Amino acid sequence: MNIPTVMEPDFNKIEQRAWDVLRMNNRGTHTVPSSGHKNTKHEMYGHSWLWDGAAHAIGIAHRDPRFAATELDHILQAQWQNGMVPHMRFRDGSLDRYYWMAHILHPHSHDSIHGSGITQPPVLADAVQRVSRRMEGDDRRAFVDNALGRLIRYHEWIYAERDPAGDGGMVTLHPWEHGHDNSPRSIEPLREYENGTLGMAVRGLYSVIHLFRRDLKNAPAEQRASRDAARLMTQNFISLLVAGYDIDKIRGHIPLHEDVHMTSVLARNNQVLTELAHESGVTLPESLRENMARTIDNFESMRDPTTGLYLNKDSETGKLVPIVTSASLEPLAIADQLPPEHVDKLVQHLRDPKSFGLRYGLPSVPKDSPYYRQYEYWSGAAWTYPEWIIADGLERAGHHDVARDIAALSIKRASYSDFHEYASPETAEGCGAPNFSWTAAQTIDHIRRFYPESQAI
Ligand code: 2M8
Repeated sequence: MNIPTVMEPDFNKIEQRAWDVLRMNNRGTHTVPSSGHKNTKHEMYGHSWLWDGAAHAIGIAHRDPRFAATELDHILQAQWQNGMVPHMRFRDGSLDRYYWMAHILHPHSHDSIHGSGITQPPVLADAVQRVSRRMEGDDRRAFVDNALGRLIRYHEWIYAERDPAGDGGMVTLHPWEHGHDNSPRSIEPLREYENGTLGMAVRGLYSVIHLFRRDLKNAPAEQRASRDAARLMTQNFISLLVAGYDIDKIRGHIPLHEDVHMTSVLARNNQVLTELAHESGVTLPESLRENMARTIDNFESMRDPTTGLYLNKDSETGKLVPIVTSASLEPLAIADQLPPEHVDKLVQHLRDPKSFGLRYGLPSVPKDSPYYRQYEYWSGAAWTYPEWIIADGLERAGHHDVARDIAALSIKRASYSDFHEYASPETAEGCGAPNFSWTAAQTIDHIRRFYPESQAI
């Protein structure tokens, strides 16, 4: 591919292109993750996703806070009676609800809005706060009042349903829940379950499912989850269906691991939820506050003392899963609450050219890992989301220079790869879906935040 030889990126031009992507993907009440695929009959991402929507809203709020608020509302409207916010809200009329069957299998699913039966990284409080800061007067008050109760119920649900050890670490019931779908930290532990009866049955079933994979009709196989990883995710998905999305029933059929990325995002959003409640004169329930404190205390038990990196933790045995990914650096999201020497150690890893400090940004798996593939989805390729989370945490903790360096590379790669879903961290070649909304929205936010002097009009 041709990489333009610009020394200083033209922020105005980059921002204009990012706004074009967001405009193209706007569907009136929300923004779809991407459009303009090779194979329009098999659109890759036609619904609305929780953490995508939050990222879109944060970017869009720089120009149109009202639409950003609508996008967040669209996600929150799908909240279940028990507080769970589904990771996908299906577009009206979509038959995908019969694939997920959440409305049939779970007694607390939403009566009329159809979505999936699992959640995604709890990024919503942060998005609500950022969008609300760009609104004024009654609009702002109404938006926050409407969101706050839902957010509190959501965080209470997380502790009730995703913290089986009661130590504040957030587990996932499927890799789709943390959103780093084929990350080796979740795929490898699934192998322990692949030779049971279900595992054997899924081997046959998956060969049929494979033929219908929409992603493979739009992107080269080496950029997507491997056949093997997709089979293991299918097996995990069937376990979820059999368990009716109930954590107590799925126990023993999948690994229940506290995920370091989910827990980092939760800790950051707990912080924001506390601020939002305080600003609105609302007292958070005592049990929620106690759980929030446990989440912070738990980080120490997810840290590998030898390397200083954070790892997933088995919620039953307390053992760490020795697979390093970009999530290992994500506790930087709460750098302001970690011991400074632990932050410094993570920053060293972040800058190390042998592992995470690559030419075009942060790989989702470090280069020195046996699982690293530079083009492969969440198993090596670089994405703006982890960079955005880490840059934000470092910036708030006063590490301005490192944060700006991360943002600069992220912007550069997004622009060189023309706003693809993700890209090679070595060459910036764009991979996956074209015209990707969160790449555009987070690039806008990075530019506005770290290069405010060069705002596009
Ligand atoms: C990817 O995940 C979905 C399933 O939820 C998929 O593969 O179809 C992930 O990258 C996830 O993090 C993201 O939210 C979603 C939509 O962009 O796509």
